[in-house]
Amino acid sequence: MHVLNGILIVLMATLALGALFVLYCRWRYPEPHLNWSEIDIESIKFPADFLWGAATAAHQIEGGLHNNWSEFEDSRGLERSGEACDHWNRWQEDFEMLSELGLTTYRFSIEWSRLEPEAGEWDSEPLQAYSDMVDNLISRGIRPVVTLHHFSHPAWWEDRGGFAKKENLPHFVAYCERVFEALSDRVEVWCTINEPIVFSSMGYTLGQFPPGHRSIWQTLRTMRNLMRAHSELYVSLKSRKPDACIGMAKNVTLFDPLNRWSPVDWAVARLLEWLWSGAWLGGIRTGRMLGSRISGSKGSLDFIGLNYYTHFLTGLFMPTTGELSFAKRENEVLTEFGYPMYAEGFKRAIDLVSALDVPIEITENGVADSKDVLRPDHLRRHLWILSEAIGEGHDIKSFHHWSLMDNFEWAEGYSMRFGLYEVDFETQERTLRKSGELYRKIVKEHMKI
Ligand code: IFM
Repeated sequence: MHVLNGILIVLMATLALGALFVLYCRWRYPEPHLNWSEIDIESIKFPADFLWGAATAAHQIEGGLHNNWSEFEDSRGLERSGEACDHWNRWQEDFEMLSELGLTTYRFSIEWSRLEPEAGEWDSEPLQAYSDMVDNLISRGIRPVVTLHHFSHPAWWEDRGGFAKKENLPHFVAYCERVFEALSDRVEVWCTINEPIVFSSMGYTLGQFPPGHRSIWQTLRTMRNLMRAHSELYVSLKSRKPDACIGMAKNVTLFDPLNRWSPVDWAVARLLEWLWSGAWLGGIRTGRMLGSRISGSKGSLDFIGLNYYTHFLTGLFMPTTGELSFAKRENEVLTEFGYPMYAEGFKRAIDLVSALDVPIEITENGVADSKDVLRPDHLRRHLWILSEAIGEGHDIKSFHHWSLMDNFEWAEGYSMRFGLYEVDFETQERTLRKSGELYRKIVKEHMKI
């Protein structure tokens, strides 16, 4: 009898605590959904000096690369990046498209494997080509924003363990310093690493990016090393040029519980969001990440780059192998990638990174939409949210649409189309989409103010 009473009391206490936890979370982490039909999404306001742009990454557009990704594509039988958009040979025409859209900022990445194809063997030609690109952009009145690592690096460095090994970081830092030496007389804004959490979770937890591992310990180690790499770079680059503007591009995916009544789903969502974002923002704020002190990380940002796409609805039973499947709320629309369009979350993501107290650059936002049916609304809704956030006083400098043109979408190959320009990969012909025209119109209207 005593035992039964005891069990009953424990059960009741657990239920009560669970209910309190759910109530607290529902209050602390609201998940707003707006009635878009009642909102005038055309009424947006941007400051006159707001920068309008687009973003790309080397491995996704340049073509003809041999690096960790091309090896992974081969070894996993994935669609090959191959010629990609042949941007390496067509960049002048592609920059013409930036001008055609009236853009004033362009984010692109440098391909380390071109510069140092073998350990210690440097090729100066590609660096000259990147330098020419920078000159060309500036001559068009477009601000170049350079990303030093956007998922790809030389195969030889991957073979040595890449970011999973702390002793490999000096190679990476040396490569970045070389690029910085060559371009920082003209490039003011730098992203050290693109989406470190996507890189570590896709490459080391889910195994869908190179090196294709599935290990929590390696993930945690890689996360710390990425933070170390960023911090070392920040210190080194700032010592070379104190007025350089150095940040990282942070993917903020929001995690919401599949069932808002379930304490378990809430616990999973909070834990994942902490690993995805909290640990990184905490690392910058406190100088510590995942239990380790990361030298130089405290305050190592002059701006935060925000890449925002969606929220994930999470619970206890989530597939981690094969095709990932995403849930959505009843009133949400799924994008071609499978995750929902959730523009309201853009404001939550902005609020989240605002805690860092540095200016914000929207380094990516866009949608996979081959038929261009969702993109116009996607664009308008996100710009409306952005305009509201600026109106509330958030210091947001720029918006870079992902992407300028369709390109190689990593493990998804060429099936996901994110471009303002549609690319025919047989002929390399680029065609401005309707949403591209819309973006051009918005940019034109808002630059006059
Ligand atoms: O294509 C990617 C990009 O490389 C990083 N951010 C998300 C984009 C769309 O999935």
